[in-house]
Amino acid sequence: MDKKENKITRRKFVNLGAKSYASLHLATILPSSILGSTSHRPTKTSTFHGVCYHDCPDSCSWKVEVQDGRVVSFGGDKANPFTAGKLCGKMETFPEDITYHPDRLLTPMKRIGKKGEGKFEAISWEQAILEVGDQLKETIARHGSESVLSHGYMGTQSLIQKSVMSSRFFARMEASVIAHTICGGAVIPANFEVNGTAMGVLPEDMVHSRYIILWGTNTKKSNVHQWPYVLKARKAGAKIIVVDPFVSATAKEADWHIQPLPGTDVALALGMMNVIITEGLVDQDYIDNYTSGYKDLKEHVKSYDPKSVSNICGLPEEDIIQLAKEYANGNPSLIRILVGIEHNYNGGDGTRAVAILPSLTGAWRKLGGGLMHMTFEMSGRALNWERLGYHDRMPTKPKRALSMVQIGQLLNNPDLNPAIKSIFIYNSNPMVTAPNANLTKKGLEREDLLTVVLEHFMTETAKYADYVFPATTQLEHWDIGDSWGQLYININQPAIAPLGEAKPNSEFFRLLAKKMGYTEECFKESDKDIVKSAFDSNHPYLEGIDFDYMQENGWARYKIPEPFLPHKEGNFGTASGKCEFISPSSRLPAYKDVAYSELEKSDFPLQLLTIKNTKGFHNSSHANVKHLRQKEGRLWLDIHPEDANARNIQNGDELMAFNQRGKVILEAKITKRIRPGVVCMPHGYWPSLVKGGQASNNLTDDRLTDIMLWGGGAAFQDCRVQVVKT
Ligand SMILES: Nc1nc2c(c(=O)[nH]1)N[C@H]1C(S)=C(S)[C@@H](COP(=O)(O)OP(=O)(O)OC[C@H]3O[C@@H](n4cnc5c(=O)[nH]c(N)nc54)[C@H](O)[C@@H]3O)O[C@H]1N2
Ligand SMILES: Nc1nc2c(c(=O)[nH]1)N[C@H]1C(S)=C(S)[C@@H](COP(=O)(O)OP(=O)(O)OC[C@H]3O[C@@H](n4cnc5c(=O)[nH]c(N)nc54)[C@H](O)[C@@H]3O)O[C@H]1N2
Ligand code: SF4
Ligand SMILES: [Mo]
Repeated sequence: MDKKENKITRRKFVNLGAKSYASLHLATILPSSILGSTSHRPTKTSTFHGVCYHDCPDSCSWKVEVQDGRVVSFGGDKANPFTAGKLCGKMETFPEDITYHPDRLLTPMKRIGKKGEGKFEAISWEQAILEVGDQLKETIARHGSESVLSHGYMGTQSLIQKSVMSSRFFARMEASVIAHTICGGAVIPANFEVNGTAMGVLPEDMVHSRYIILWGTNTKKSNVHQWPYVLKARKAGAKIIVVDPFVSATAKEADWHIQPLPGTDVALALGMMNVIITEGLVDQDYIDNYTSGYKDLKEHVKSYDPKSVSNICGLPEEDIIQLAKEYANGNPSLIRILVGIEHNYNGGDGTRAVAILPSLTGAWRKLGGGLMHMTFEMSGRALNWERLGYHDRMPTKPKRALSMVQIGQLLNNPDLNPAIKSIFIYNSNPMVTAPNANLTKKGLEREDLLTVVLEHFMTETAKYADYVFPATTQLEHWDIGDSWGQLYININQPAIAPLGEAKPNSEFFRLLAKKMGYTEECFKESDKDIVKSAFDSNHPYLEGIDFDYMQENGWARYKIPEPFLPHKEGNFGTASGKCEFISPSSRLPAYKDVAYSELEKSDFPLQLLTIKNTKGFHNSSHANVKHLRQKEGRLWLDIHPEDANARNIQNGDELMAFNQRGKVILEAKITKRIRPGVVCMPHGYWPSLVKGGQASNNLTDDRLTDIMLWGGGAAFQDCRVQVVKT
């Protein structure tokens, strides 16, 4: 071996670590057949393409090297220009943190203790499917198929294990399904209401922008591969503005941080419109040709003068005026949103107001000008949905969709007709991620509820299951990774055999379909065949790209005609083809006070933000991984010095944040990153792993946002608490 070969790169080091860690821990519980050969003779290395499965706008391409059935090297695929060979910190050690983690579930489990107690015994797949199938048949016979709820979400956002097979299964059953409202439930319908699409400026075209507002999005942390484009634009002369009630990692880097009170974006955007119109900075030609409702809007925003807006948002009048003028004169101006703007009661209208701004000033006319939001429509057009979306063509359909935000209410509602008698939870950890967790807990404790969870770990939610089935991880199954934040499509090849008795979600649904007597051909299709059929597409975005190409290259960028100026001349996706300032039901975006109860107003004076503010967790994923948890330290609360002084709180003190729903024990961090009257706690910690056994969503409310199109989004941030020293 020459010196060059001998050099251990960081990537190799991490992955050698992964290998030894896994061998060390798994050897005690797994037969050697699973670990592969233990001899040290040189063996062939195979390389596999893959994609990160997390619900994340970046969807990073990766490469995995395998020897003797074990992962020996893992890292980002350098060839992909967008994700550029760099995975974020939480995913660098993914094989040992998740796939080879000693706590990984590797056999089906049946509950033997009380619900939530966490006492289980191993059971064979055959027996578990038999028992679940029999109980399911009985539930359907007694209460109807609608009493069965499919609660699948985006724990993996790769298409097959996310939903392809489960959608077929629950459509065939005519079950109830959960509406995916917890993330995007307000921003997406709101943008569609105004622009008829969530697609706007392409991620890479940000480099052409000269005024960039990152509005309620923490790019540096939540969308790390977009950040280099922000920096490139800045280098070319762009000014970077962040609108965020918290001094986020991104806000710290901004040229100008606007720090409004939470949930007041709608007033700020309407105030900007007021100034833009008053100052004559509108693009009248664009408005006349490509928009509708301007007359009503112009009248409406008169009441959003800088002084009134200043009172609502808690911002200086001059800042509102300056922001409006700079934005209108930006050449071109770009607004970037994701979901931070939506998680409050005004979230739908906040998005609508912001989505109107580019048409008011004609920002869409130039490359890099307009709104940048989500890109999921690209895979919606490009892939072969005739085949993938088989469930849409089934003669049977799910009977009802229920909002994910109110899972606790759904499980506890005696008037729901029919009531939920069985729940299948996969790709989701609602005990940690859904609001009002103590109500969810009460629901999952119901003895008459058949709960089935598919998981990698015994999560806070899985503990309440009657049966837990071990799911494969992204290293062990086929999949297709599309993206909602960029323009690449990926294939995910299984790099290693499933550990233990783990099976892909798709296989669970195939087996249960068989047990239920569902004989349709679609339940026999293999995952590999589904991947093949997805790329059997004539869409021009996939010209020259088929299954063989994907097998060879792993990823491809959609062949979108460029320059991409989707709304240079209108062409909005709305019914009128125009940007609709006023909704078809004649609604203009407006600021509304949140209807807090008298108790909330009198006893809980602080507004609590619970945001994705950790380095190592992805929502609640990875929060059970010790070295990542150690990096975060103890669960903490950011509190302004004024609020701390009023309560005699010192830095590092142990606090209790509480309200009528729950109480959380955590550590004080006195900081000016948050405004007086607002406190902030990171979201993602598992309650059972923190002192006191409660975390962010034990406090949050399950109230809905203003836009109700899909059942209402989540207003996590409209939460009031009191804070005391313990
Ligand atoms: N590291 C990391 N990355 C992630 C995730 C993760 O858990 N960890 N999760 C992924 C997921 S599921 C998603 S949806 C995306 C989300 O990515 P983003 O859309 O960036 O959303 P958040 O991180 O939820 O919130 C972004 C910012 O919104 C701010 N905010 C809160 N309330 C308001 C408000 O009323 N107005 C405004 N203007 N800002 C407000 C918060 O302070 C926060 O800094 O990130 C993805 N990426
Ligand atoms: N307070 C507060 N709450 C929030 C948010 C917030 O900002 N504040 N953010 C919200 C947002 S934006 C989102 S998207 C939601 C996310 O909410 P969840 O979807 O519940 O997200 P995770 O916590 O990541 O849980 C995903 C689970 O899926 C499992 N999983 C991953 N891959 C697979 C697989 O292939 N098969 C199976 N069976 N399981 C798999 C993981 O182990 C993990 O336990 O949380 C929301 N909750
Ligand atoms: S979580 Fe997001 S940024 Fe991190 S590796 Fe996955 S896709 Fe990339
Ligand atoms: Mo999300």
